Amino acid sequence: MSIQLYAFDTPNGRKISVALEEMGLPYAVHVVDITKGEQHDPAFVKISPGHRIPAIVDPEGPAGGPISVFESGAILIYLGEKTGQFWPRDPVARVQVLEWLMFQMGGFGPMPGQVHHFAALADETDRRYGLQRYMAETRRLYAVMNERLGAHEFFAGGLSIADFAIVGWAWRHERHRVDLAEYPHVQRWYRTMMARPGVARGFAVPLRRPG
Ligand SMILES: N[C@@H](CCC(=O)N[C@@H](CS)C(=O)NCC(=O)O)C(=O)O
Repeated sequence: MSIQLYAFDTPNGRKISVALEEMGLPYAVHVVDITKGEQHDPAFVKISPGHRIPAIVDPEGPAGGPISVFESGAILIYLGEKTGQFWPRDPVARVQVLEWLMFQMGGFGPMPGQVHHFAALADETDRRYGLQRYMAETRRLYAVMNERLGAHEFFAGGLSIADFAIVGWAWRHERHRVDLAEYPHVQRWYRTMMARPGVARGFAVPLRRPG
């Protein structure tokens, strides 16, 4: 049996479909519709105790039997370990991947995610302060990424799981109200990423039920 991916059509879900496609790993998708509360189904919570997508079950884990993994950063590292791809062996190179992966997990995800939340509020008073704060922080993170990508082709030198993590969120730049033209190095990197057949397949795989 192949890897079972539990996900929905969101940045954190897309990180993993992109990584699986780029790594050439066979997988089956189980849509967990978070708009319908399916992240709280007891069977899903057994593999994802935080009630969040994504999660995977690998029937051929490191000990020979099945293993489940939740938290997208942990899943990316797990897949990198499993395949030896996009996850360098060299300890110095690996530190750079970890740095940019954690940058995404701790900042470039939580912050634009708050922009998505506040932008959807109907009440102008509730919306104003949240948008001001989280858009400023999101833009600061884009400036950091722009500086990095001005000197490096990819975040950690060579293409890595850190790029898959970050592209999942950059994919939603319009929703968090960022014009990539203001960050030309990010725009160059984003276009390079989206032109990759594996990345395109990762964004195209259906993560919603039809209808
Ligand atoms: N730190 C987690 C965050 C996962 C996360 O926030 N997932 C969202 C979708 S992108 C979710 O499942 N939301 C369901 C909810 O808010 O109830 C990860 O990176 O895996």
